[in-house]
Amino acid sequence: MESIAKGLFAGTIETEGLVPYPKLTDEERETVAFLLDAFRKFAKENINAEKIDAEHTIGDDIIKGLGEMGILGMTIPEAYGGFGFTPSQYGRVMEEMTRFCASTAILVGAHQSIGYKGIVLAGTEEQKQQWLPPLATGERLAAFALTEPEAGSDASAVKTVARYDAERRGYVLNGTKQWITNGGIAHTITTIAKTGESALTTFIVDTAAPGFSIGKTERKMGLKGSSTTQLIFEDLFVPEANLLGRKGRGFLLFMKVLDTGRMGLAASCLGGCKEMIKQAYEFAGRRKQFGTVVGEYEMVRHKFARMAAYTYAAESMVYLSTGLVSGGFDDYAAESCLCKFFVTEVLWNVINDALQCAGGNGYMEEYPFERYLRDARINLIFEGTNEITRMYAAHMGLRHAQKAVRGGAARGDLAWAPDGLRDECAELLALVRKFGEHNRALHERYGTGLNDREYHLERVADIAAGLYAAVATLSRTVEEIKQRPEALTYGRAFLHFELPRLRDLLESDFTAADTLKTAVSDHLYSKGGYPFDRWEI
Ligand code: MYA
Repeated sequence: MESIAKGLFAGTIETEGLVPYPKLTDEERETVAFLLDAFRKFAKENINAEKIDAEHTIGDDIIKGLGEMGILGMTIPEAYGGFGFTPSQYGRVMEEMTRFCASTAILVGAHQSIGYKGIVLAGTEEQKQQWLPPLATGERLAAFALTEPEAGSDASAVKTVARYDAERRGYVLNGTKQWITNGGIAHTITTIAKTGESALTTFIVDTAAPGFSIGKTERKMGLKGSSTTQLIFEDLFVPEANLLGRKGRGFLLFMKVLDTGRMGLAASCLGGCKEMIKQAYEFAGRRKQFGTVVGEYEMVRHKFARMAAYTYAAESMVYLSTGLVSGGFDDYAAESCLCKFFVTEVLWNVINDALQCAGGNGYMEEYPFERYLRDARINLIFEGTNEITRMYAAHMGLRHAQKAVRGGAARGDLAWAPDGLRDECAELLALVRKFGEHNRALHERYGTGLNDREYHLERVADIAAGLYAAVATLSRTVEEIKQRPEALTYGRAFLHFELPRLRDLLESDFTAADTLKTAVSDHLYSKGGYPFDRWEI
């Protein structure tokens, strides 16, 4: 199967995997419903997001409860004590966790989206048997340690060194990791270190081993209940048996882990969107100003329509992507990057709109909007900044488009889309084809130099994400309207909000604007900041 996201860059709509829209089986749905019931009951009684935020800690009783429920082992195969959830099932539960408490969601997400994911993906049978069962129950917690002071976005610039010690049959690790989620509470760390000039290898570290210590604990803007620390490795001995995956192939393994992690993060964001819409509705539905309920005003209606339409599209895009992966599709790095930056920005905009609907109260700690705003800001930065995920998606897509040119004309149409959306489909199809031509023209103009043309790459990534969200929305709507005909209105609203933006990105001439971006930033950098003072005081 071809990647649907990459196909769009070549002007193609791949229907395999897209139609019919992926669904959970009855059994998968039942297991999720069962776990969600248990979680909701537990969360109502035990998880107080306000308290967690104020006290900067998630109690051991909460972690213990999550472990007993099986939440910490959702993605571990049943053979090792987990539920063996697919990415779609996992995403649905992460949504709910984020609705209750983002700090708790991040603990769970960092534990399994990335912390032990490398062991599930690349562990040997012995490693899985040794490490996964206690991680499934929460007896042990996991963290993923990639980032270093000098290796943030530039993830392969890792400085931590792993030196082989033949006598002890293992590796001696020296280095510092930073901003590690769960750093202060994890027992099992998957990490990466240099085993050669440019070779990176991944390891499983037991935090009880001598030479391991926890450095500084970060004070953060949000997600205050989660633990974020430095980790220090000083002659930390890691037995050969804890080498994860293949020696020298650690970077690729960690990138794969992040590909799945980014989808999990996007799914979590959906829960945030839904909760914010609910909170804003509760507020705007009862607050009266000038004798009228605030929600009746058109500027407020506009915000609700925008929040709902974009949440519907984001949800369509996430569960299309997780559905493809659940069905065995493996080339999902592009889908995952598009979901990551598009959906984290949808949540950010939704929170902004929701807070605005609550007016002055939205700014007060008494209401949850400001906490969501603080918690959600990091989503645009971690698991690959939205600049890096844009750049990487554009690189992958443009490379694919170049190869596809040799394969002939763009393929696929939207004949399967709902009848009520014919005009929108015609517009969307024209935009997809135009995108293919646009990318071919970019290649002809810049050749390999295109890789560094970030003004172009940024627009290309934005168009790709919008188009991917649009085709996902159409496919989902075909299924959704069978039970809920009103879904057509939400899908249509998204297309009416988004397609004009995409048309503008594809058709406007940005030459002058791009030149000015360089000119202004050059001048500002040379002056060390904004150079004007109208009053010269
Ligand atoms: S964890 C830390 C996150 N850090 C990052 O994401 C780092 C970002 N940087 C990168 O991803 C890479 O360095 C980039 C490329 C992409 C820039 N899939 O020469 P290259 C392959 C598959 O391009 P670079 C955190 O934040 C590539 O094809 N393969 O390398 C925790 C090539 O392979 P080959 C990939 O420029 C947050 C090779 O690698 C990928 O250095 C906790 C080299 O490529 C890929 N993606 O890298 C979150 N990328 O040689 C918990 C590259 O075979 C979330 N390659 O062609 C839980 C949810 C909670 C919710 C809360 C809600 C409020």
